[in-house]
Amino acid sequence: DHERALDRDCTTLSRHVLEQLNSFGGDAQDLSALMNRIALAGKLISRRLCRAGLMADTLGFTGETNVQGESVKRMDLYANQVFISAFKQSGLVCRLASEEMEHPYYIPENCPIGRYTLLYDPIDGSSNVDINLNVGSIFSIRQQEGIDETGEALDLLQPGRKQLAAGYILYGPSTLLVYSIGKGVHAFILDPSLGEFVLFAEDITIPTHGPVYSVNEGNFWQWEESYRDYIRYVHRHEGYTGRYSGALVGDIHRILFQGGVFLYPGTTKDPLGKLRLLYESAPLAFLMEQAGGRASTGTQDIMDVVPEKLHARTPLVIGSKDNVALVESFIGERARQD
Ligand code: P6P
Repeated sequence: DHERALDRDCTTLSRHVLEQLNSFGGDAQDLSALMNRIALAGKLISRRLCRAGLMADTLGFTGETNVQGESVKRMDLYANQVFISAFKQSGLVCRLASEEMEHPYYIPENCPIGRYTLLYDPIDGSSNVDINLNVGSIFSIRQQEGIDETGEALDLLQPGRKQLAAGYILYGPSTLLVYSIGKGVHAFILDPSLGEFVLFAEDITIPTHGPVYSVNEGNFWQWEESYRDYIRYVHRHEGYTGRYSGALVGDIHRILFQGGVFLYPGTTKDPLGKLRLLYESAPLAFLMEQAGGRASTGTQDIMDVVPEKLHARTPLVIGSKDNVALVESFIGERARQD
């Protein structure tokens, strides 16, 4: 067992990516280096979160509002900058698009060489930071296509199937990095004593059906009738359990391991829902499909949606195949009646 444990501890993230990619050729080195930079960002953010309450100017708000109209937390800004700094040195990434920045951030010295764009939500669920509950970072890597003359990154307005890699970092009791480069879903645990992410689970598959439904029922009266019908069904039937943390990454992570469905439907206030496509739903959809699950807007696969703008929103229904199909059946039923 000691040998197995040592082998596991020596399966660092970069080694794992290289092992998976030996058939990928050129991209192998790039993606391995990119994943290493994601890991570095995760370590820096995890370290700060662990001590957030002890450090001045780490908790609370900056007093600004971001492009989403949300009040910006100090941790949002710090984490946003961590990714920029980590990727500046990488030489591979030419652009970073973030929930916290209205326009993409360009790294000119990387542009002729760096052909990758990092899309990320640096701290998702940051309202949980001040109450010491789980938060996450979500990331997606795309290849830049053509020259981005306008600086509006129009080549990013393409479906999620264009993603090369995606994943999240869950800052919970331990810090987990879950990723896919299109060859299955794999999870690593940060071992603070090593300062390394070591292999935790390989080829993770989501159960085809699960008991968890995760939704903010406080919005019930703002939803279309079809979603209310689905929730009424769940309330009446055995075998379901509600779990909602208010932070997307933790809710999705639970469903990845236990099975079930997460929903963020459109509401009267936000008809397209609250979650962003390019750096929240699309990366999670990439992962979920790689794990044998599904992600839908309710009527269309998330991975097929073509956004009209960088910060486009869509409704999200994501998780186990059967659970997502059941939600869609209620939407389809209503559509037939209307
Ligand atoms: P609500 C956090 O602000 C977030 O973006 C996701 O992490 C989370 O799933 C969702 O919004 C929670 O939104 O409207 O239920 O508070």
